[in-house]
Amino acid sequence: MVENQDLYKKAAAEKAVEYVEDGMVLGLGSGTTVYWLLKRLGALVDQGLNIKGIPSSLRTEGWAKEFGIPLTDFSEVEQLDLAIDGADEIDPDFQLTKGGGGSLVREKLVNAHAKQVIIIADQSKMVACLGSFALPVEIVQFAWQRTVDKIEAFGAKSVLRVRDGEVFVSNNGNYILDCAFESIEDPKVLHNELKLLLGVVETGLFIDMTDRVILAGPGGAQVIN
Ligand code: ABF
Repeated sequence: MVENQDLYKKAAAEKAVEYVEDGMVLGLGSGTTVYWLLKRLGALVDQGLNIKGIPSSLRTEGWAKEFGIPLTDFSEVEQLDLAIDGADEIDPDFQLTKGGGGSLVREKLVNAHAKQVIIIADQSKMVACLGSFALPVEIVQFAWQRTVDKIEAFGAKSVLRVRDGEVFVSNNGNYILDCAFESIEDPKVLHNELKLLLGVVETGLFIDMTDRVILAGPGGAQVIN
């Protein structure tokens, strides 16, 4: 039985496919909502849809291959036509918290090099203010303890992410800190401050990068420009 939230994610993903045109080169996001996007796109490729995708994580790459979506990379592509991705939190200004799956660096690179970015999510991701979801921050492994000290000086309890009992290592060979800021009043300022810290690779704050949000809930999928 597919849980309701999964049904909403599937509905949001299938609505986003309406924006995919034949011949497009797509940014393929990461996460469980994107899983439904990839499944749908794979079915359309089977029916003759001509697309290529750049995956934003090894997990997405695996799913795309499983569903038969042709892949490419930035050695062949300068700019993507459209990127479709998930999110952990979305605020009223379309500022995002992402990185719950540990793929934030590649997600941000893919989204930054797309003409248009569509975020797909179940409605629970929409929040009045970012921060309830601990902010993922990717940091280099070396001297990570000192980087934690610097980030905690901003008032966030920061925990090194562990998965299956091991310290999580991103697809880029870095660590992820989950930083509990509780309430992020000005995500742009916080992102800029954190990004300047020695040892920080990237933050999960996606600022002014989203063109369209598709949210799904009991009433179906809704496009919010
Ligand atoms: C991805 O989508 C990640 O940035 C984020 O953690 C994830 C969460 O969304 P979902 O609920 O779809 O897994 O883009």
